[in-house]
Amino acid sequence: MKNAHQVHRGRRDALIAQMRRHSGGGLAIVPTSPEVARNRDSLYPYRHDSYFYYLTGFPEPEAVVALVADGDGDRHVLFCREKDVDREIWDGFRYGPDAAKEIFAFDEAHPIAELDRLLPDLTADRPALFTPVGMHADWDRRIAATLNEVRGRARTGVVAPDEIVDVRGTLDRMRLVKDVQELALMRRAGEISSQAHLRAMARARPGWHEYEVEAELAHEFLRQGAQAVAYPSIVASGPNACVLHYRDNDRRMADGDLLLIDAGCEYRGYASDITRTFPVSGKFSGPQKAVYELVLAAQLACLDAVRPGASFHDYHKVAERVLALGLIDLGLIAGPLDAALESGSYRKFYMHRAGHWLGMDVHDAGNYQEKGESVKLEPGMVLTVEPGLYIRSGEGVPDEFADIGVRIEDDVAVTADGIENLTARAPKTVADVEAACGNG
Ligand SMILES: [Mn+2]
Repeated sequence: MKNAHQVHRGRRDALIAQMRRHSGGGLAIVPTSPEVARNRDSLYPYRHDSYFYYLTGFPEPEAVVALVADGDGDRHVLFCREKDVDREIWDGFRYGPDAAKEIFAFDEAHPIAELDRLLPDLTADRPALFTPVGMHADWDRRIAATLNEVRGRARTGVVAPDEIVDVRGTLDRMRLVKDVQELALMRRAGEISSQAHLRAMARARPGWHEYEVEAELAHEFLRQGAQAVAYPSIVASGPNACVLHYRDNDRRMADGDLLLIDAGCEYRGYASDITRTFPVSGKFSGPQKAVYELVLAAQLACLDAVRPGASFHDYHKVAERVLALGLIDLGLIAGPLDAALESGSYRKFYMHRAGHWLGMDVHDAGNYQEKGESVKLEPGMVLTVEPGLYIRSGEGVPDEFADIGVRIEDDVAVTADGIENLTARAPKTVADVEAACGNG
């Protein structure tokens, strides 16, 4: 059995190995996401559950993966919708259990309608049940009903699992280090999003509304085969750049505005997450340039601090240090540096962290700290590097800096000897940004 989904089978084998190590075996069972109504009989665009997809690559709703690890060996089982010609005429293709079993490299596949009937048998006499706990209320109820059903059969000699384990802990640790296939998809996601930012720089102009730029981003994402945005695009001009999760995207842009765009596509289940900030008219003003160069210096220093063996927290410290020092130089906060770092006075202008894990989810699975220690970076981990400054007008802010918001964000994979920048094609230096502006 050799096919494109062997990589998913390999991940399932790795989870089974973890189950044996943890509890001597058991049953893992992971559902995909439910479909969600938007209004009346319209649904939101369907998005699979990331844990389920990580283990299967199977894109349809109403599906569950079950993995059995016991003395007789392993079993990879898929539950999915049946073939249904009538439904397929209306809603499109579905694999059905027979084809899904072959294509997605399972040992068995059953109609999803059989799940409730087969689940107690799958669960009985296992030392442990590994499943997401508390993720979907319906799923929790189903698991509870299954366990009660198995307990109800006690007099027939079967035993319910002693241990219920939230499988997300193990899957989070697995997902934190990306494999070759994941890195290839993330490289492509980063490439598409970089080109979307280039397009936005080329097209945006004074007089346009923010949503017109959002449309340019969406155009490039879809044109290049991305399925969705990884998160709602932030297109924030002028003072809106100081609203960290700005989403209205409806302001008319003016000459002299900076435009902060935080946008990335999702490509075959993997997110990208880029921020660039550029002058709508193509030329930074003096104060805009001063703030921009400071954020860029912080971002470059952060990139230098991301390498295998370093702690996740290291580059956050670098961002705080470089930004605080620069804010003192600009006269926006009081020195000396040690006092500014101690008091956190820089947080008035830099109030978020310098980055996060990135993967299937934009704020991806994985702990940042284990046993009180910052996680050590390893090859295959992917994270964002995104310092910023947000200088809202107000007390103690000179007019020349008022309402300037700048963030610069790249996606980087940790390699054996440093990093691979997945979003390097999006311009970043003042000269490169200015050259990219307005030429579309
Ligand atoms: Mn981000």
